[in-house]
Amino acid sequence: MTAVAPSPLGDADLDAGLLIRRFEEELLRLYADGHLAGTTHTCLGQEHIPVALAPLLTGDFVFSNHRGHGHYLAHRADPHGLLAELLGRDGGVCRGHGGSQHLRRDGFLSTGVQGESLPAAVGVGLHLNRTGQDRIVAAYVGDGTWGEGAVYEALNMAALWRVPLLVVVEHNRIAQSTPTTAQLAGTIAGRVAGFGITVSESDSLDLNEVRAGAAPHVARVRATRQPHVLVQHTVRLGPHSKGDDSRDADELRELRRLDWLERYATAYPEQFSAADARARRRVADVSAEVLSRPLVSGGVG
Ligand SMILES: Cc1ncc(C[n+]2csc(CCOP(=O)(O)OP(=O)(O)O)c2C)c(N)n1
Repeated sequence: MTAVAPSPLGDADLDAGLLIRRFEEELLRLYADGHLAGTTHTCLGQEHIPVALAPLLTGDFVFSNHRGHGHYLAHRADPHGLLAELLGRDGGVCRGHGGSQHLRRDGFLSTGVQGESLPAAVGVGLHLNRTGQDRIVAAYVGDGTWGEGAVYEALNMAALWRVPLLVVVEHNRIAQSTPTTAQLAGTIAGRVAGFGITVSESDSLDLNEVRAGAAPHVARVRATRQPHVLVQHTVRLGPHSKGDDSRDADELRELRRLDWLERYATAYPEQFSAADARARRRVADVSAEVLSRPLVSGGVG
């Protein structure tokens, strides 16, 4: 991955990326203060991917995974509903039943079980075809999830049945504590090609480039009802979930150098600091308001 100077963003994209970053930082604070039960997986460093894709997938069905807060915020712009869900407060997306990894609302579904989304996404794509819709289905998965057999069964059927499925691989080169090089033979692109499915690959960390690179593939999936796999290289800046980062200090320093938001702040300091102030204010307001809500009545369950 190369740390070239970022191209200028519109305020809406910068706001969306910063909302995700500051929201997840607030989650870590709430966790430390005991407001959040269980664990949580942050997408720090990967925020620009769903922000880049969201406008290409308006009205489409989106499947997300265990690292899904950024997907939800980019595609549904609902920080109150997400935070209330995570804190078990009134007004949560699933009334606190889903928590961090299992969100469901109109056209958005996440699952913490690796690989589980793809067979379900194929089913949704089949339904979209059979009901004559031009909507498509997109599914975010990590590179580590290519160790799950269900991924290959789903790709096989997606190709055979001509399902309008876009698989977005957020390739951060690590799965929990296992580097991809230690668990993946060959390449994801090579495996996808085996099914006769088209695949594109990008190592750009520039939001505009990610969007421009994805746009023709999304359009082709929509028009031809054929699947496509988009491999987007990226960096996971945080631990897998909480305090479980197996990478050494040198590697983490190198990854932080690639942080798309830090590099944006350096390149466009004035725009960044105004947007950052907005994001911090918004997240502080959301957090205070949601914390003032009652816990889900009757408990979660
Ligand atoms: C079927 C299954 N096995 C194991 C786990 C535990 N687990 C959660 S996330 C994860 C690693 C996922 O790696 P990757 O797909 O690369 O996504 P990333 O976490 O890097 O975003 C593992 C092993 C799980 N959730 N589901």
